[in-house]
Amino acid sequence: TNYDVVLNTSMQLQQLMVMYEAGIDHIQTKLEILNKEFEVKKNRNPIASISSRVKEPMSIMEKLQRKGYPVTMENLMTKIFDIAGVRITCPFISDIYDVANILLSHDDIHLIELKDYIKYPKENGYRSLHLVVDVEVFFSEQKKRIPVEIQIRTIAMDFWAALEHQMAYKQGFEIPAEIYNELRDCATVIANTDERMQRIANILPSFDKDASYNIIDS
Ligand code: 0O2
Repeated sequence: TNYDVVLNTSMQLQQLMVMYEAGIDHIQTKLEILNKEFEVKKNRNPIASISSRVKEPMSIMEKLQRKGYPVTMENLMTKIFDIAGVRITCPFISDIYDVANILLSHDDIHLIELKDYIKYPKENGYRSLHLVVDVEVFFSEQKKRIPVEIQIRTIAMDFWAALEHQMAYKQGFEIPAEIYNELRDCATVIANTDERMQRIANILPSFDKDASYNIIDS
C-alpha cells in the first residue's frame, strides 16, 4: 500500500541520515583532536572554526532535480556528495592546505574529489578548497565508506561566502549585473587582503614556512 511505501522510504531516509551523521562525527572528532593538539604544541592554531551539517532532505531533492536526476535513494547516495558537510575556517591561506594535507594523510580517509576554488576561483569570486572524501565508519553489521564534503577556507573567504550566500547564491533569480560585479569586486579585495596577510605572516620568524599550497594525496 501507499502507506507502506511512505513508511519504508522514511525509514530508509532516517537510516541514511544516521550514516551521514556518523561520517560527520568521524571527521569532526579528527579535527577536534588536531585542534587540541595545535593548542598545546604550537604557538598558534591553523583551525579557527569547525562547523557541520547534514543537508535537509528538501535541499537534497532540489539538488537532484537541478542536476537532472530522478529523485531515488540510489541517486541520492551516488550522485550527491555533500549530504554530510563540514566547514573549516583557517586564519591563513597556507593553513588551508596544511589542514587538508593532514586530513588526507589519515589512512581511513580517501579523497574522492578535489575542487580548488582558491587557485581557480569561481566566476562570481567564490573561493574555498572543497574536498569530497569518504571515511570508514564501523556499524553493527558492516563497515561503510561515507562521503563527506569538507570546505576549507580562510576567515575572510568565509565572510564573503556567508554574505553572498544570503544575498545572491541560490536566490532563485538572476541577480542584476551591477550587484554581481560589485560582489565579485569585494571577493577580489578580500583575496588581495588574504594574500597580504599571508605575506606578513611569512616574514615573521615564529611562523611556519613549510606550507606547500598544494594537495599531496598519499
Ligand atoms: P548550500 O546551501 O551551501 O548547502 P557539482 O555539480 O557537484 O560539481 P556543486 O555540488 O555545486 O557542483 O559543488 P561545489 O561547486 O563544490 O559547491 C558545493 C557547495 O559549495 C555549495 O553547496 C555551497 O555551500 C558552496 N558554494 C559553491 N559555490 C558557491 C558560491 O558561489 N557562493 C557561496 N556562498 N557558496 C558556494 P550547495 O548545496 O550548493 O549550497
